[in-house]
Amino acid sequence: MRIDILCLFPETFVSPLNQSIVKRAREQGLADIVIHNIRDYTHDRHHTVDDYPYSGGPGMVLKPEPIFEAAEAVKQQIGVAEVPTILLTPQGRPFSQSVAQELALYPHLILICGHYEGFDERVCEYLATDEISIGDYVLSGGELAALVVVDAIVRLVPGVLGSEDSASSDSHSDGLLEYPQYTRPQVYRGWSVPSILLSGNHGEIAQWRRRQAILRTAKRRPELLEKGNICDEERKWILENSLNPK
Ligand code: 6GU
Repeated sequence: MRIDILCLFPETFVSPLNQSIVKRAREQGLADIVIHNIRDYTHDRHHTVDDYPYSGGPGMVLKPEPIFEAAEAVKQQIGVAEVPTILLTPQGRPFSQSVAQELALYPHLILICGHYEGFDERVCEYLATDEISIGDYVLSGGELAALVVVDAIVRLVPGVLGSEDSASSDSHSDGLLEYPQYTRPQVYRGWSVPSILLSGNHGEIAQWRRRQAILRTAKRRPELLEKGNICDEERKWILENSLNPK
């Protein structure tokens, strides 16, 4: 998969894309991530990327020309006319694991990071095919949001994670939070690992984990349970146990 990122602060990406899983994915050729500076697509002496909003108001607005030209240069480079082109903006649709799964299916994405008060609306209307927000708070720019989106997508690309299992057992991939995990030592400062995990009974362990995931989700993120993914029997069990948690 190839992801082209258009931004004003390319330095932001250097360290995060050169560590851990994303770094390995790039080295293995599973993710080709290319950073472009929007400022390189200006033509005036001062490399102007923003301007005052028509009719006034606070802050500056990103000019359309360099953003359109940068995106068109990327499409020309790879020889594809239409590429999903995603604006990172607090006005976008909420990012989630299911949006990451959807985006991971594309061979190529263009991400555009804004700054200042935002984009000229013609970028949203005539260049972007999608707009994404990573949560209900305001960041100074789209760079950190793009990093979040890239990380979540890259780990879903087949072959990136060691065992294919580890992405599907993540929190949120089945709509539930993850069950509690333990490693050695068996007793730490007097706190023991639940004995079921030492029993070797794989059927009972699977059931314990499923129920722990459900219980934890009911307690911490009850709105996630309303979306389904659990059967009637489990629903009944939640009612009994989340009212009287052990
Ligand atoms: Cl995608 N951009 C900015 N600037 N702020 C945000 C955001 C994006 N998502 C949440 N807050």
